[in-house]
Amino acid sequence: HKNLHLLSPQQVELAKMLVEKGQSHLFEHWPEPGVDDGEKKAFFDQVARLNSSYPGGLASYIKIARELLADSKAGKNPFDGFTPSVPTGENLSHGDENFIKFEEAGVKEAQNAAFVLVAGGLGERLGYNGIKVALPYETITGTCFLQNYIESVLALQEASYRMTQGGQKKEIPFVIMTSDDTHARTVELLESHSYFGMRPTQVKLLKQEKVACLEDNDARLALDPHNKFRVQTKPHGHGDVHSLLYSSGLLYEWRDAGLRWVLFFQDTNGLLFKAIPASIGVSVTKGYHVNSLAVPRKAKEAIGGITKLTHTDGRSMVINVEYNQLDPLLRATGFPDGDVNCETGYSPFPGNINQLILELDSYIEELKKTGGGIKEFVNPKYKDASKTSFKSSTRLECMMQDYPKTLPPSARVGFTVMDAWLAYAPVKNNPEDAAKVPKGNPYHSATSGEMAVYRANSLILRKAGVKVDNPVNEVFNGQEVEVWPRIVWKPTWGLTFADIRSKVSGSCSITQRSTLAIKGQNIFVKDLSLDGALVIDSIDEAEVKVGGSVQNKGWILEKVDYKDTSVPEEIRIRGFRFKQIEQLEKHCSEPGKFELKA
Ligand code: UPG
Repeated sequence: HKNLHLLSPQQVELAKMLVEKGQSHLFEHWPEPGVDDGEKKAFFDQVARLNSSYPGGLASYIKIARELLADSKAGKNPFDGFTPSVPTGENLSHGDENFIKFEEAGVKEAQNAAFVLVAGGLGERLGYNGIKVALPYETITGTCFLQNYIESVLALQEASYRMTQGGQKKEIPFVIMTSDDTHARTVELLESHSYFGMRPTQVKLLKQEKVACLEDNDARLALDPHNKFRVQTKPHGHGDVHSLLYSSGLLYEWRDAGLRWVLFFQDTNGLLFKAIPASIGVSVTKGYHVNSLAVPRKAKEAIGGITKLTHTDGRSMVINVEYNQLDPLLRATGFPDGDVNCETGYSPFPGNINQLILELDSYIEELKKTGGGIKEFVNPKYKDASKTSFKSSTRLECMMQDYPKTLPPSARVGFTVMDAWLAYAPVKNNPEDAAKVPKGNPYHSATSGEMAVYRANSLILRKAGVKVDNPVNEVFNGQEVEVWPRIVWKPTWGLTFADIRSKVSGSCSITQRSTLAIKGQNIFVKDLSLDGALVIDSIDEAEVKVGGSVQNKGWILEKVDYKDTSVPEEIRIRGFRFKQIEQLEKHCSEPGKFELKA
């Protein structure tokens, strides 16, 4: 009470609310007025931020926390009354007629979409010191994830416009959700690279706030162990993206501009945009309100399982069951072996890659009801079986894929399964943990993430008629991976399978030891036989025909150990680097037609 005069009237109200909600321990240690007054004000500035950034404010946070903590203490099963079963979705097979049809529909519709990248996570499992979107997704050109994402969105925008000629040229909005852990470095990455070619106004950053930590089952907020004038905070999870989009007003802006879809995606998946056109096509064609992308999942793989949950009262929903919950849920509901592979060699539950496509109108209607709040969970680590105290403070968390949990039964919720080689290769695990992944399961490491790009590009070119040699198996950082010819191209060169097919013709071949980088849009490969390294770059106004026989010493893959700190971190975590011995390099920087015949 003695310190109240330091606070604004709103802050006085907040202080009263905290006392009423059993939080007086937050100020019990406060000294007399005149001592640490600046810190006391800063404390309330922080509390005001925590209050305003949470839908329903801190009072609601504390109330929900008490309920969830009580459920957790009582050992209540979050799936009580629900029986899991395998849902049916749309299965796409790359390159077939159906796939090509969906890709075409998707590209046409892409100009009515907005893209949202959630990139507030630090990636503790990877242990990389920088932000994950700054990591190269491949090291032939060194293109980072963010650059690949932005260039892909721009390529999609152009392709979409070309398909609907006569229409108005639209910019596809691109949003990045950051957090205090990633915000400044994301801005710096964008600014130092001129936004990778996107107009700065096309990119919007929304920063998520952390939430208050809880020190006990009564949901008493925890003070920061390093500063008794601050509440300790931790990340709330990627589910924040919904409330941030809602409160930013962007959703209404997009609706008024005629947009129809919002696509959500994550920080490190170098294959993602190979799956995007077709999956937008599925959403449009099927009229899905929610479409989640999935891939076949290996049992115990650290990706959630898309599951149909049917309640005893008749309700049912198709939802992600997170990887740590799937096994206990199955065991508790008549599947005594839990999360295991079936006769196909995969879990019967498709794996959620957390790429969601939401239909904008129904999304806005739902968020109007919830304010963007997503069903949360709490995961306290208890000191002992009495469950009365925690080893360390906990907090509420939420996940973006839990959005459908509050939807009415009439909502059209579907999912699209694609081959993992085409759609999913995240970089999440550090080399040490990746090497311990059960044999046959994906590593989800920097090594496997980059090798997956080469495999996908090789397989796609094979389908387009190029004779691409088989891979060899090699071990990098303790992980055995398939090493295919190292092939990359810019998104403008080959966004869809139809694009790629139109750019390769005749009799082409690529040997296993080869490296190929295609860095321009209008590069046509005809009768090329490549055995070595070839790098072709061209401006959009140039049309380049490439063919003949290219043979040189090429680029070799040199092994590096992840512990070798003389090598930059982003390289050593993948366990290899390119040594450029000899290559054929061509750069067409003038408009016009060129023919490169080796
Ligand atoms: N992220 C945030 N804010 C946070 C936490 C994470 O923006 O507070 C971002 C993060 O940057 C990344 C994404 O969210 O882009 C996912 O985070 P990550 O740690 O990679 O997620 P996982 O725990 O591996 O799992 C998610 C889904 C799971 C899905 C899997 C697929 O929860 O259901 O199978 O991603 O990659």
